[in-house]
Amino acid sequence: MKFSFASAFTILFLLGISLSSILPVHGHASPISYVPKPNEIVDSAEALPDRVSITFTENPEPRASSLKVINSNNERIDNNDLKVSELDKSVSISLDKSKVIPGIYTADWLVLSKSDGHITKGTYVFSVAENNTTTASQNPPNDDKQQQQPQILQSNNVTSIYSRNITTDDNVMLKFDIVPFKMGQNTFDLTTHYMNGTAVENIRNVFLEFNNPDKNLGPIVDTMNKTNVGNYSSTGAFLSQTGNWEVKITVQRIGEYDINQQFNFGISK
Ligand SMILES: [Cu+2]
Repeated sequence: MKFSFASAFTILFLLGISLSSILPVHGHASPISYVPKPNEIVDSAEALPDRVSITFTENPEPRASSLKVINSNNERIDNNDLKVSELDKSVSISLDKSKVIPGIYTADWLVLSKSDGHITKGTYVFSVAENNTTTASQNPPNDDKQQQQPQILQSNNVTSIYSRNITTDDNVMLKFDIVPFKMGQNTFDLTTHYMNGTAVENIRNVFLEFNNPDKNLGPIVDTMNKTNVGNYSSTGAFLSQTGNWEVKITVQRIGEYDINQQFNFGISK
């Protein structure tokens, strides 16, 4: 009997076995855990761990991996002493605590997986709070203003709002708001509904992705929290520096194509 790859594949297919379950597992390095955690607000510089470290699913190749920690002025606050640990598949760097003041910090990493040679990269943010009080993200009252085009409402000197209405090809209306819309902690709200007003009930997940190409930051990825049917919210210091930011919204729907929307805006202090 003639044996071919195609027939072997057919047999496996008929048996319901996928190739990936037979071939040895080689993967790119995906982050599993972070110290400090993404979006964490640390009480003080002293409370900050000595090292920023990220643990991966695969061993990173030391000669082709990097990690840096920068403040909101794009200055490094680490000691440029990258350590790659085979033991726990982690990458870490020590912090120069003398440079840590209350503010937003961005950790930017890139690793090459020893396992499959693929490069993965990402960015995440954490904050050091002012004084000893936990920074309260002040949520201003939610006026239901009718907004057509992306616009910035300067309601007073403190708070502005970015608001964008989008209608997709398959008639889903998205409204995306950022408050207070400045560098640092912001609240991001997404509401979705169909033209006729009914809620979009088959949403599985909503992801936000932030990139600042001028400063080479990103992607900073966040999963939004469901607050109601079709409504999602997220708070964090993703806009960790001033300048031009690209935001991508991905709405995963059960049984339908993802909704992908991407747009840019400028962020000031
Ligand atoms: Cu890979």
